[in-house]
Amino acid sequence: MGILSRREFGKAVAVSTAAALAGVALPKFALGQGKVVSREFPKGFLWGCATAAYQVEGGAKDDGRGPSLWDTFSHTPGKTHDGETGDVADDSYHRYKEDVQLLKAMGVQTYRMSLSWSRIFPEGKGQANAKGLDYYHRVVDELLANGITPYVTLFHWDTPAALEGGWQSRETPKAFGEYAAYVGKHLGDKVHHFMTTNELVCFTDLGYREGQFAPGLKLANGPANQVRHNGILAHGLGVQALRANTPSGTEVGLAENAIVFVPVIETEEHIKAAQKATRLGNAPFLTTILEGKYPAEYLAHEGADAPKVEDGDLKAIGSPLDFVGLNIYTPTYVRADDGPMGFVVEPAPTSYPHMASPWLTIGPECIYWGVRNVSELWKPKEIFITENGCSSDDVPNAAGQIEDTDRVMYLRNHLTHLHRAAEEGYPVKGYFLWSLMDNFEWADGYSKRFGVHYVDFKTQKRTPKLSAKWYTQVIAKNSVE
Ligand code: GBH
Repeated sequence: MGILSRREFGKAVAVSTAAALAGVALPKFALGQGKVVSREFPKGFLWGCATAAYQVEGGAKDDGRGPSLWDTFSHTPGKTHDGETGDVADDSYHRYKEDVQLLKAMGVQTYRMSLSWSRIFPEGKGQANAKGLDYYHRVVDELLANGITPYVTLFHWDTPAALEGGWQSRETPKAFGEYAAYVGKHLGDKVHHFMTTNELVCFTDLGYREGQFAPGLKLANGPANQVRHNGILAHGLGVQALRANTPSGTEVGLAENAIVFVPVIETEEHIKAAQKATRLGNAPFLTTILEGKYPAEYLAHEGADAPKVEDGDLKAIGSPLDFVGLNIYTPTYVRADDGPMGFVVEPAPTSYPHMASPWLTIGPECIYWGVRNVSELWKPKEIFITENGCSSDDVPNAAGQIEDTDRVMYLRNHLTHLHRAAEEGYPVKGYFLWSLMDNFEWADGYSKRFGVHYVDFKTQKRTPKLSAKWYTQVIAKNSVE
């Protein structure tokens, strides 16, 4: 059929609307009969949602939980939006059964959650708190009873406050190893998928170098590099401890927000540049973990400030993983260059579009390139998108519904590009949407909403947004539409 003029199109819509209102069946409107492309994901692809302990649990002082650095930080005036804290958050500590039902209603197969280290070890080490562990038994049991597989992150930034020196001390990665062993021993019969740390750069650099996250320090380069080293060492000791204390078949990985470099133009030279940038741009974190040593370029660049490495550190850090989890939100564009690095990073133009959080620039192809760059560089067995999602200015309408069409736009576009990665054979096995529900967004407090469920923080009422309904369809069809 020919292309309808705008006027004819308007008329056709008016006619079909009127007919629909009158209950008249019309033949299917024949616009846009292009080639129908299937966007089905591979069979067995896992769909899930993600949250993190401090962002959703609340119950900050319940049943013997010790404080974490985020309790201290959020209670320090001026550190978070309007002085907001995770004291209550989504109150999932008491409402976890309701939250499991939200998951079940969407039909997810998996749920990525984290454990509060200081709930289990109030002092960070030493004496464990049985009541803290019990809570996680209850949550995990509830998930399993509802057919949902837990993917458990051991550490999502909530460092026990009692650990002296925090991540400046080598004692902290050691304590993390002991905590990981304990969790493996006690939950390993029920939980078969673990992630050690979430986003190393956030609890190291943002906490100790940039200062906008707990504990809010601005260390010089040398000590800040040592903090990074302690972070990746914790990951490594955690992997070793989980291996030694869980049944065989347990899958262990981590969740990293590696910088995703997107080639400015999809040509061989820029694709190569994106790969080089991925390796060097993530040098102190994912690259060192997956290669088992610091890249020579990184060590040379840091010179006297390079981290001090002790015997056995790199062996632990380079422990083989069952999967790599990638938290992907935004792109960083890169182009080929004749200089010694072979690439140059493009600054984002000031007009670059973003979601409700200014940092959350929109470039849905980043999810494809994230998977592809990591796959081609390091050939991990499996990749999971451990987080992807966005903030939007959600406001309930007169009927109390939240029509977050912008979030649906963001998610649909990212999943379309993730589908491309799966279609091309990259080993992406699952996707966790951040987040199940609005929650404590760290320094942004409750001012930024990332959930597919709207949370009224006064009443704790959860309401599925349009995006939750949309995601339910995606899961049911295993296809993005
Ligand atoms: C993830 O971090 C976290 O894992 C999760 O807990 C969080 O809720 C989610 O994303 C949404 O933010 O305001 O300029 O200082 C994503 C990476 C790193 C993005 C810190 C925001 C702060 C930038 N985040 N960054 S700025």
